[in-house]
Amino acid sequence: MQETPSIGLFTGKPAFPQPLHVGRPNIGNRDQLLKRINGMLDRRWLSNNGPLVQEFEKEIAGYLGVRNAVCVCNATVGMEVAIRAANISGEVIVPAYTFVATAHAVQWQGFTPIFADVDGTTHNLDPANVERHITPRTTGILATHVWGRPAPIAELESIARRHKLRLIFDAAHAFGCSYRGRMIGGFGDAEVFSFHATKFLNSFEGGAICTNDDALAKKIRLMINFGFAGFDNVVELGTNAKMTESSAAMGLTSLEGIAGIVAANRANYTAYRQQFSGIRGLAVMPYDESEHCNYQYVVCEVDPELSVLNRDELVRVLHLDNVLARKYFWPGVHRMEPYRTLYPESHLHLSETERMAARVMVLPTGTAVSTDDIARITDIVRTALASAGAVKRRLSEMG
Ligand code: T4K
Repeated sequence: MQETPSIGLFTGKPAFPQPLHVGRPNIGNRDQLLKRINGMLDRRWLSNNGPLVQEFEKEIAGYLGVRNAVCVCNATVGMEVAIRAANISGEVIVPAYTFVATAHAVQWQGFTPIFADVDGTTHNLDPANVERHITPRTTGILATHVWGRPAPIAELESIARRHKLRLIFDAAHAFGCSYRGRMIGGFGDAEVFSFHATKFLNSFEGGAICTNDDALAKKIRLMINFGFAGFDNVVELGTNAKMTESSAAMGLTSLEGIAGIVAANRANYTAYRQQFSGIRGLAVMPYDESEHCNYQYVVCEVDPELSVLNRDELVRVLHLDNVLARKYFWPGVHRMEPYRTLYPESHLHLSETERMAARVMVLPTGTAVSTDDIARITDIVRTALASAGAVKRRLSEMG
């Protein structure tokens, strides 16, 4: 009699009693955090450009080597503000393979995101494809550094120069990463980081708009505070995009701990790369180790031609063992609303995005995941692949 494969799909008992998440927050030194929060309470200064926000901005700018860092409540609103401050309107080219916030930040302003395709090797915008989408109505490019791997910055800067476009980077994933030896943060007209709980550096919720353009930074500072230039003096259309002092307290504490976060992420990434190597049809995406990397995402591509289980089957198997792998950025932003209805044909020219969306599986990592956990995850994957026929039958019985 054949032995039952020892994975949750068959045993009904997950390998991990508690879920392993992608994006489990990294928590820095609690004592430092609580000290800062206590100071904040003592000062009774909770928001509106308080001392912790000012300190956090100074630390970010110094760390990245950029002239201005403006803290904001999150990266989505940060991108909306950056777009407005840079006088972008009309059509804006965005990748279709990104988190939905990139496109929403454009659409929410009443402007038009135009989806360009990505390069299947880098997962980042394909510059030639960007250029094909430029029309007389195009005013800007909003490019994501997907997984913290830099977008093709030099090529995009050259396109922006030639066509007189503004260039903003969605750097939500890229804090602590570099491009040709220079930290991400100072490229294009502005770069927008996310410090969301799930990000490499977190401030609960939060973000920062970084720019070397002082005039742009001045405008951004006005815009994030309703356009106020002093008591009772509103000089711009603005919104409320301010970061709170408690977020800055968490951000500063996270920043102090980033060496430890990188070390944990890097050890996990190396463990996945080693343990998945030799598994047919599975490849863990490499980082360029000659650059600064945050190793925040372990991205595994499942080749449907080579792997005996496809990405969706593997994700289902892993979930039954409490390994909550994610299918980012499936199904592609162009297939989400309102874009799916607005541009029903767009998938026809986004073949690489469609291909990536069907094969990428992001695996749990971060300081809450150990290399022992990764060995167990690898066992689950290997066991499932070795019993692919039974796995497929069982999954189809489950519906
Ligand atoms: N641009 C890009 C390229 C982005 O990836 C993002 C955000 C943005 C812009 C926008 O930045 P912000 O406006 O948020 O600053 C998650 C994050 O919520 C989202 O911030 C992130 N990208 C995206 C890639 O991942 P979901 O929809 O997957 O979130 P959710 O609720 O499923 O959480 C992810 C996992 O993390 C879950 O398994 C639970 C775990 N988790 C989450 C939180 C918040 C925890 O364990 N603890 C927590 O506190 O989007």
